[in-house]
Amino acid sequence: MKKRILIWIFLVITVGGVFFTAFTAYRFSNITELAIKHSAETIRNIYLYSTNKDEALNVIRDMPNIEDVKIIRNKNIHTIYQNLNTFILPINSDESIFIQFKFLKEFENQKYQVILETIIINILFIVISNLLINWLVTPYLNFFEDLKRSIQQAKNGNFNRKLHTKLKNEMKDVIDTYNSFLDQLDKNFNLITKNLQILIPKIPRKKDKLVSVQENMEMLANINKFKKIIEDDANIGEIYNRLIDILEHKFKLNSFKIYAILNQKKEIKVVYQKNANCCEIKIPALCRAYRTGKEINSIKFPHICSECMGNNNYICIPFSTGGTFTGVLNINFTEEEEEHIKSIIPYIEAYLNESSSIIEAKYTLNLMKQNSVTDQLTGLYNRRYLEEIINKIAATTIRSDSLIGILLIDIDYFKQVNDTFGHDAGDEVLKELSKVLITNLRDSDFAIRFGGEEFLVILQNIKKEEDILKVAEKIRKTFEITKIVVSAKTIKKTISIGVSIFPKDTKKIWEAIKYADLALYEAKRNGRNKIVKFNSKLLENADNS
Ligand code: GH3
Ligand code: MG
Ligand code: MG
Repeated sequence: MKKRILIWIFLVITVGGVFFTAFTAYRFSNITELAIKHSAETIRNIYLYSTNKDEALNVIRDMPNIEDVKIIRNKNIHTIYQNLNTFILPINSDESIFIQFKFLKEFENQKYQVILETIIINILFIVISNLLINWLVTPYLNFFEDLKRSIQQAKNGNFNRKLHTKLKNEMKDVIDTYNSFLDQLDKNFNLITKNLQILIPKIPRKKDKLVSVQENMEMLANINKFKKIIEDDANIGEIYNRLIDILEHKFKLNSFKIYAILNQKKEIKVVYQKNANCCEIKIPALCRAYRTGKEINSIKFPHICSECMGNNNYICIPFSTGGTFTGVLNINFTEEEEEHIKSIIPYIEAYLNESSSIIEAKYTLNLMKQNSVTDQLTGLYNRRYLEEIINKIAATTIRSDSLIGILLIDIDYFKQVNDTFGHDAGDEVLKELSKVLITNLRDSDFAIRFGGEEFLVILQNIKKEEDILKVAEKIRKTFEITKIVVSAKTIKKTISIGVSIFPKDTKKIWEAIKYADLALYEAKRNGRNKIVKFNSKLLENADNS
């Protein structure tokens, strides 16, 4: 731009100068020619109005500057301009006067000298004025050129291009203010990036600080939003689903697997996998990322994990808050995807960190809830759980017009086991009965440790009464033949079962449990290892006793 402006100024001055020179030369020659013409006409008039024509001719001939003068005969001649120094002017209808001036050479020399001087003066003027303009205008043009580049770079997030000038006037103030403004911007953006790094470690630094800060702030806002949403999620499954959605759709991961290490670090299970064939880890300790608590990266260290079976590159990121839960995200990628994966890892880590604390909190809460409703010895639900759910189940059963089978189970002569083999042997028998119950029930049924060696089984969605008795009989028989190893001996025990049916026997669920207890009492009374179904007679007996 600067060059263009200078060239234009130079051209205007140069062309103007040339025109001025040509015009001056033209005007000069015109004026001179007019003067000579006037001299010729004056001489003709001297001759014309003199009385002695010959003498007049002689006088004219003696004039300085006159080369030749003579009278020539010809008719109808007007002024003839031959050369610049030769004229033939008419004096009457038959004669003309021929006048030849001497000073043509001198005149021409003078003319060229004037033109030359004009040209030289003009060239000097052109050169001086161009130099002057160059000297005056260039710093301003340089300033604008510099400012343009600096603004361009600032627009692209680089605030390091300061302006420099030799100008000492108000421009210097403008430039100083602009430079300190750039400094301020640079410092602020660096500070924001530094603070962002606290929240998203390993944040990628881009050349364009403006875009970098804008992208990272947006990412941070999204991570924060994500955290708020998963805090309110009802269960861990929902959190995983959100995380998977982000990994798949936001970060465009084509192949990945999420492992969860649970159960006091004894169990590793696959939570989700997409096109992942990198590893099939069955024991937590075999997972290098989990064991070391560090990111495992096959780009930095090829073949670092001996469990990896695939050919792709992989990055495994452990995420944990150091408590009861650890997750591991295994990402597999091709060489073409490498750059993309590298750029998103810090953000994925930020999402995983946010998730891990909330997954852990929910996991611990679940565990506590589970513990509070589970019997420690047998792993079955306890009475508290029954109290929590029984009314809901009763209502559903009445609405769906189905039946609930209630089995109250008591081990026969259980005290003998304790007395003969000790309390631990008794515990072993309780565990064996629990296993029998679990293996003989459907998913919708559940077994509860109701009391010391008493168990309650709830059979849901029963359509026919006989089905209840069939299940009860299966349980009784299976336990009867179960060999239990206690204190290096094998023993066998039996159970008695009292059965009631809700809402057939009574519409009050707790009453139905009581009726099962009455039936159990009857089974014991009738010799044990028996199943007794409740009937109203049992109620009369109970009233009488
Ligand atoms: P019955 O056939 O009449 O049921 O005879 P029983 O010996 O089983 O008599 P009862 O049902 O009254 O015996 C209950 C015994 O169960 C008493 C208690 O010592 C024992 N017991 C209760 N809870 C536990 C436990 O958690 N572990 C062990 N080992 N024994 C328990
Ligand atoms: Mg008992
Ligand atoms: Mg008993």
